[in-house]
Amino acid sequence: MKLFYGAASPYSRKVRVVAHELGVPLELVAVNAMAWDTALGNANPINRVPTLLRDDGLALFDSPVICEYLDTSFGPLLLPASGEARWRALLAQALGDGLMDAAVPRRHETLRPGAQQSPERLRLYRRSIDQILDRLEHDADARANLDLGAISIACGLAYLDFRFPDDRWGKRRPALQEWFDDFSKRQSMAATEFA
Ligand SMILES: N[C@@H](CCC(=O)N[C@@H](CS)C(=O)NCC(=O)O)C(=O)O
Repeated sequence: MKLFYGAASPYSRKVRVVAHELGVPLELVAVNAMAWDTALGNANPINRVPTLLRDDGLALFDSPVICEYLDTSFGPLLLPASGEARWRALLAQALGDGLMDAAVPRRHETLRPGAQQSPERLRLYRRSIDQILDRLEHDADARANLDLGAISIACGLAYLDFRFPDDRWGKRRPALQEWFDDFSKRQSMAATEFA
């Protein structure tokens, strides 16, 4: 299976960490989703990474779909099949993805020329990130050691450190910082550093 991915994409990293934890070998194909890359566009009309191309030609996207497919096919390990634990894991994934959903466009906004940046938009992204971080700090002790939600949250936090190191989100959130430091020691995280 091929994974079209971005080396700086947190959603792509989530899929790579999942594959690593499950021991699934993927052929990694680095693409710039913003470029006119026909291989990606042919496989995924939304034109986003990550996109998983199965050997039978079916392309799967977006990251929650790919992660569930991998865990169902090669696990189960990361997503409980039913019950309360499943909802907790999916909710945690939504929080991690929510961090990415605010941090990625925030990054794009900051790359625009200063005069074209929208202070209002930047404030809204910051608000969303801060609210999610506060919620994660509040829930830190109840977090599963390893599931799809934990992976998504760790990749979202790692992306904040990668793009916005001056935020120092952990300063006021010691429990979350401790959890993240611990999770970051996993081989799957070390093997998928952003570039
Ligand atoms: N909800 C999607 C988000 C994927 C996404 O936004 N990927 C970004 C890279 S971080 C992308 O491909 N952007 C290219 C574009 O929007 O054209 C997922 O979970 O896979």
